[in-house]
Amino acid sequence: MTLDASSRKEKLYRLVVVSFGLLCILQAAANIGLRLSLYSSNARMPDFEAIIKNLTEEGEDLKRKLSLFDRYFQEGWVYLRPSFYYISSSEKSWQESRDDCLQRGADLMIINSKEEQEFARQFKRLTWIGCTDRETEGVWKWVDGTAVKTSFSYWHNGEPNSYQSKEEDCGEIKYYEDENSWNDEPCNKKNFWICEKVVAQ
Ligand code: 2F8
Ligand code: CA
Repeated sequence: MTLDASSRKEKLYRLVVVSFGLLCILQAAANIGLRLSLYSSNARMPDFEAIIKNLTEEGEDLKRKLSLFDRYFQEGWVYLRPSFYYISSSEKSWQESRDDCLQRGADLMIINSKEEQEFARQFKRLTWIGCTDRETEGVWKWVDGTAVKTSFSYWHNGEPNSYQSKEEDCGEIKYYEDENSWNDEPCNKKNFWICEKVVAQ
């Protein structure tokens, strides 16, 4: 990575952390305002003890979130709301790739938006994604058990095809120049992979 790109990444990271912090402060201020206005309309003393306890809990929650964000940025994950993504720099089989993601507290990437599809294509690499028809031939499922919908998929023209009647049970991004870039491949092939960790809805 160039110095310029690295400093841009650093600035972007700072901007995300500062914006997140400001948002939380605003939210806390709005909470106080709302609570005070409720109390004054009820014409009784606010329960300051409860308010402070609540704010302390919110503060602790914010600290936990910030340190999680910090950890993921340091480890080189990329944030695209609501998930962090990890792009491998080595190649493994589909299952080994999935195991790597699971060890990182994540799973192989599930693509369920156009933004995610564009995000996955931009690396211009053969990458495993989290779909397979290993359980039942022709029934494609994401790693969270949900179906790969025919109404929302990016299979390349003619795919998935279990090419030459070989077992092609794992999904990859292959034709990355094309929006419809998915292909089915034998799961033991070595590819790069993308892990996804959902952090906020
Ligand atoms: O290596 C298997 C792979 O081979 C071809 O792509 C190069 C097939 N594509 C077509 O037949 C268009 C893939 O479907 C197949 O997975
Ligand atoms: Ca194929």
